[in-house]
Amino acid sequence: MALILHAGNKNKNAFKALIAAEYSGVNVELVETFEMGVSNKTPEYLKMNPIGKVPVLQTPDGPIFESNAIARYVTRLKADSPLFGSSSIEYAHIEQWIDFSSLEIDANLLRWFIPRMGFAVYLPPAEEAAISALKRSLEALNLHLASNTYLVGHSVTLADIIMICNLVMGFSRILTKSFTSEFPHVERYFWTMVNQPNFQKILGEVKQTESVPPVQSAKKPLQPKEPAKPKSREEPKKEPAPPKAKEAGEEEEAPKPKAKNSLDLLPPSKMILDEWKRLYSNTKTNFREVAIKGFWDMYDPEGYSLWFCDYKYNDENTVSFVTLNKVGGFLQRMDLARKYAFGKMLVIGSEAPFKVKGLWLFRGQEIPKFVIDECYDMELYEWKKVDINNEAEKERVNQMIEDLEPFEGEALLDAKCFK
Ligand SMILES: N[C@@H](CCC(=O)N[C@@H](CS)C(=O)NCC(=O)O)C(=O)O
Repeated sequence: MALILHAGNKNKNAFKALIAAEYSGVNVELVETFEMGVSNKTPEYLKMNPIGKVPVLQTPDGPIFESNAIARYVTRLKADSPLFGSSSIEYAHIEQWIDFSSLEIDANLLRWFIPRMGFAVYLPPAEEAAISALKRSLEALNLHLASNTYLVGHSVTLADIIMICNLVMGFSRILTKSFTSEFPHVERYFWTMVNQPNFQKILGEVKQTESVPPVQSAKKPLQPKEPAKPKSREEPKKEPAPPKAKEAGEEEEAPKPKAKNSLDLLPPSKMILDEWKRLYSNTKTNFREVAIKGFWDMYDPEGYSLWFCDYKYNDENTVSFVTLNKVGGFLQRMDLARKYAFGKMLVIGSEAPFKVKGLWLFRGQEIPKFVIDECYDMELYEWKKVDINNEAEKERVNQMIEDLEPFEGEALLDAKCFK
């Protein structure tokens, strides 16, 4: 039987339980007709949560309010859930990060966001204090994530679920790219997590806001309108529904027309990217003679450009699987450029710190702007255009395409291809 969750379908606090339910195989259903500002003001709702805040979970043993408590309950329905870690210390750390996420990240995000939305008094010094407290917390989080893929242990826990739900509100409503780029490991963690299937199923496509919302004039909390006087006690008039209140973190997005990619407007190229990708994939033997030769036969230096990239923070690559996940996440995020790019990423070295270097082929003479704008990993690398008239650089291209080992005198931990 499904547990009933009272909340709108864009409520980040409800997402916590819904994602935990995905991981735990528990059936939790949102009340489809839920209307913020109406459904949570009824006497029945106030019996479940006396302050009328959202969400509330109805269980066979009674209601639960407070979204973290709800998410813990849903998680506990699965015996020995890995979302609670595998030891007492892991469990303590999960609780530590849940509190940190609620009290240091979410609380400061809301102290910044809510007054801007007009739901609390806007005072510039208070905003400044909220932003600086938020930055202090994000710095600590960034440092932790420099050497950890997840908040605790080596897999997703409830701490990640709660942290990401809070950050989703931040990234989609107020934290612009120029703000978050100070915290590259938080960015990498965020985009990797929101793309995990159990997160994606609930969150859908997450987009980072392009601007900090302007300060709006003060809004009164929505009150049901004064009902018109009933003609008589026997025929009360139906009370008109008040307008729907917006929940913190709720996004209203008008569908935008899909713009044609400017790379589609370039003069046609003799190089057919898919043909190269097919040749690369299908060549199993004589790679030099077949694939590499084929590459240069196809290569069109006017329609395409080649780029070397070099990770700027190799010193931080101290843990092999974290480094591999980082590169894997980068390639996932490059999905948006699949029609216009081919790439090889090498993780180099037999012991830490590992070096990450790559080769990319892009349509056009520059790295496409939409890739720079939308894939935050780009700025974690130094980029250098390959001079194809330089034989040494050309040979380096060949070695990268070929995963030649040793590469520049070192073993390869892994070579990943984007095609
Ligand atoms: N600490 C609560 C916060 C709940 C909360 O503030 N919910 C918002 C919607 S996301 C709400 O109900 N706002 C309406 C109100 O404050 O009356 C939780 O995590 O469940």
